[in-house]
Amino acid sequence: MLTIEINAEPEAIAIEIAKTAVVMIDMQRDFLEPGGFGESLGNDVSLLSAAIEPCKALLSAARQHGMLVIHTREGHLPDMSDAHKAKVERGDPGVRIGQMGSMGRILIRGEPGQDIIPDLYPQEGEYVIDKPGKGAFYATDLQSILQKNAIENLIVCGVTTEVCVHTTVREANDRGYRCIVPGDCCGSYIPEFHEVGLRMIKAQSGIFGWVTDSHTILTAISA
Ligand code: TIU
Repeated sequence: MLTIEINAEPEAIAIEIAKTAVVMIDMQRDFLEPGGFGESLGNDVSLLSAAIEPCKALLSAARQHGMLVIHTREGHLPDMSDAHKAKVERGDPGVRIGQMGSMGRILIRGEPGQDIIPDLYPQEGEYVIDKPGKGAFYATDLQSILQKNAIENLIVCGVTTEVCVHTTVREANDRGYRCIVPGDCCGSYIPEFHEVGLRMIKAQSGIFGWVTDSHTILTAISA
């Protein structure tokens, strides 16, 4: 079993590669490109693009070393039976979930906007989990996939830091997974929340997990 040590805050962490999955949270056109859900909420989507290259490098290393890779996509069934009214009724009434945007119906499964951005597109054999909520464990098969693959540690990347990444890290933490978050592989529409979100994860002796960066993980993997 190959074990690597990753420098991180609040302290370095040793992980077995075979028991570690890379989880790419919601790197979807709906969040990263104009005309999708992120923009419909009033956000400048260009703020998330800095995370693409670091995610690409990490994904490439994970694939090279045979690590389990899981992609998630936030979105709802075309009939929206899995979309709570309380979620759908928020925001500008003209551009809500299910309405037509420039990349198809906003945040609806199967629409172009709901898919993963081309730069980080899943490869054959990688898991793609469609999730109706912010957390990747809510109403999905994620836990059974992790159990089936004997995963104990998650490297959690994606967008947005304080929303879907944070919710997923919190859910995972309560289910016994060690979460390592490379900050440069995450992004927020609100830079201050990105910074504070990362600080919240590593505070109090790593209350939710460990924070590092992609370069540190790549160095540890290739050592
Ligand atoms: N709005 C926002 O910051 N995020 C989301 O709605 N979903 C995710 O974080 N994926």
